[in-house]
Amino acid sequence: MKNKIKNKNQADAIELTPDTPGRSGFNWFPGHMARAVREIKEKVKLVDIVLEIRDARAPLASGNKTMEETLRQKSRLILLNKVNLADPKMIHLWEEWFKKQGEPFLFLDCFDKGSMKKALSMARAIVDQKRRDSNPDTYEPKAKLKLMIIGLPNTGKSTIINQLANRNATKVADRPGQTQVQQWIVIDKDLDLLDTPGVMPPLLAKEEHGLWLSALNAIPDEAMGEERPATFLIEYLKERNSKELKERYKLESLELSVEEILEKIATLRGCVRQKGLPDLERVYKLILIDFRKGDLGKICFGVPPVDN
Ligand SMILES: Nc1nc2c(ncn2[C@@H]2O[C@H](COP(=O)(O)OP(=O)(O)OP(=O)(O)O)[C@@H](O)[C@H]2O)c(=O)[nH]1
Ligand SMILES: [Mg+2]
Repeated sequence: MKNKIKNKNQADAIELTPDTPGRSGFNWFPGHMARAVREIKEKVKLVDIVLEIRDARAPLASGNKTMEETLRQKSRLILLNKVNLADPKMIHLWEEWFKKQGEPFLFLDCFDKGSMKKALSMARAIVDQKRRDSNPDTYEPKAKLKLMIIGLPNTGKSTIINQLANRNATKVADRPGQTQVQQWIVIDKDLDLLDTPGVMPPLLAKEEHGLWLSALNAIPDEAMGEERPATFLIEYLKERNSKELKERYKLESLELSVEEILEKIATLRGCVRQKGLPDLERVYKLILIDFRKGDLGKICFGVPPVDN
């Protein structure tokens, strides 16, 4: 089955289905995600606030517009995680943009205790304010807080829970799709957290977003393959005159073509097959590993939209 184009306005949108073997490769929406969406919709009623975790390196593309309707009924705090891997200049621009949107948000590195404390106190303040607004006469401060954590795969939801719990309460791994079932984590008498499986939007706004999310490891390599995100990254870094790209792979110049750069990396790292041919599959893997560790520099994909 071909990937469907929905309508004229979404000409560059790709539909994800559980089993579409689409040529674009943006077809990762395994069965557990459809179930996860249903369960999020059910459980959202039980919590005081939703923490939506995004990747600071793609602040909009790592959101999920199809969850907006569900979230409208709840308070939401957007946490843009892994800011330590993102370009600080771009983060500054994104912060300005988010401020204008008027919704609470925080860019953070969840391994930083201070940021996690701030996130939790922001969540408490939002819930308190809402309780006060809805019952101004009978309002009494209540300590108990129930949080649901949602977001795209591998954005750090379970890690955030473990940071808040101060223990390994839920399993984390650097691969998308680690959490497959919901799990309540009781932190103390005042705080319950609901961990949920990462969910992809069933429709990506732009084909390029698939490459970004794949580079960020929100879409697994088995679904997208390594070649497209890896060559995209080289192109992207080359265009931005990345000194990290040049230094990491000891390139004499960034004027080289992508193919030439791939070959240089192959030679440098000994990714060579019989008869001296470059083993490009290994090179692609290596580029993705280096990028995801931050060894190719602090990067953001996309720029804040220009609001009318
Ligand atoms: N550098 C950095 N890495 C992070 C941060 N937060 C999480 N990670 C890493 O991101 C990876 C994924 O973390 P998880 O907590 O398992 O992600 P998840 O969102 O629960 O993923 P799913 O369960 O697959 O949806 C792990 O390797 C974490 O160590 C962060 O703030 N900075
Ligand atoms: Mg998880």
